[in-house]
Amino acid sequence: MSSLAEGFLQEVFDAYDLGGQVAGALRYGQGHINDTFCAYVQTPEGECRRFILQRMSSAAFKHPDQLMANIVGVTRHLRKKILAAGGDPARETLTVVPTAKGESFFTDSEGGAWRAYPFVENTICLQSAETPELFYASALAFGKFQAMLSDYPADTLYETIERFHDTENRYKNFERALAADALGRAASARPEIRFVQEHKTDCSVALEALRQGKLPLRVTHNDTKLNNVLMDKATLRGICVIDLDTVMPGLSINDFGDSIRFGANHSAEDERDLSKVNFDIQLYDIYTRGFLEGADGALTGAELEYLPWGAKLMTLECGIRFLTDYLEGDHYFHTQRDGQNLDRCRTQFKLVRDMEQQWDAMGAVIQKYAR
Ligand code: ADP
Ligand code: GN1
Ligand code: MG
Repeated sequence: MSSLAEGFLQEVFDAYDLGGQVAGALRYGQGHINDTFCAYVQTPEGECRRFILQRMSSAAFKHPDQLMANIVGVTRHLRKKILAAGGDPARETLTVVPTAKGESFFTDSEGGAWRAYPFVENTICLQSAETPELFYASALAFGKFQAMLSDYPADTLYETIERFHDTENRYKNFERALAADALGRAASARPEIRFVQEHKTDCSVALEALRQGKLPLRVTHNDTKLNNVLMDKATLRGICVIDLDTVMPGLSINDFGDSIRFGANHSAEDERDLSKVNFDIQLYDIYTRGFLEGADGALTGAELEYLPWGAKLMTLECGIRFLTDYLEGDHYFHTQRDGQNLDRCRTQFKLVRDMEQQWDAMGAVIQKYAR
């Protein structure tokens, strides 16, 4: 167990030159993985500048040096693309702030790895699709992100989390956690355990298509939740894709699918009242339109055909991961209350069931926008 990140903030302030005096830093955002802070800096001119400081999760990321090498490479590439398109890279991509020694991250006295980004001001970050237009805006941003990285040399990227969206392996991890039942929690999750077991063969669908060469490996984001894109406050356009920890070779259908999992409904990921958790095919329709528009013809016929599978599998896989973490004692996903990972798992499985009921309609929506 690592100590509370707060205890290392002074070391971090000392390691960076943020262009003024740091007034302090407060916990920020609703990510499940990293310890994120917003730092407030007063410049010599008396202005306030904000920075995001993050202690990268050591449970999730074993090699922060490789992780940061990926992010530096990818953000430089995005910067060039944005400049070439006449955009503003300071707002449209993350920029890594080097430490005073010129390094891409700082290691604290406990071995925890920290990084800094300028805070992208005048943006909003949503936890749910408040309006269809905002969901569409996020779809465009993620589709465009995919297109901008389509010529990024995939073989230079490290695999920051091994077998991240390997759903078959996620299933195996679940089986291991169930067999160990280290905290005796399996008894409280019988229906969910059965649900996973009934879906075992589904876990192979996308991987099998990849093995058969039907689906191509691309550079993908792999964590395309709505709260991983910042929207411009004034224009409400999705301008900056963040949380680049898992940019790796992957499947386009997973980037599509993870956005649907998180955004094509009107409830929180940990909602306890499952009657409020419903897959919204209208939002799915809107996202599909935006994503395909943003990807600008980059997807193959097979990728288009498998998009509904991306949605179902990312939702199933995420539910399996929440359940596994619940069985193992909540070591991976941050929790704020007991049983939260089981609640999260239940919402995911409710959404999977909804998608199964609307499977044909999901395919028809793709046909409507495919070109
Ligand atoms: P996690 O992996 O834990 O989700 P994120 O990198 O997504 O961590 O950051 C958590 C939250 O911090 C985001 O959802 C967003 O609200 C905020 N955030 C991160 N980077 C920036 C940034 N450069 N500017 C503004 N807000 C940011
Ligand atoms: C985590 O980092 P964050 O909070 O954006 C997780 C995703 C899950 C998601 C579920 C690196 O995303 O894979 O889908 O929680 N990220 C990592 O909300 O494991
Ligand atoms: Mg995030």
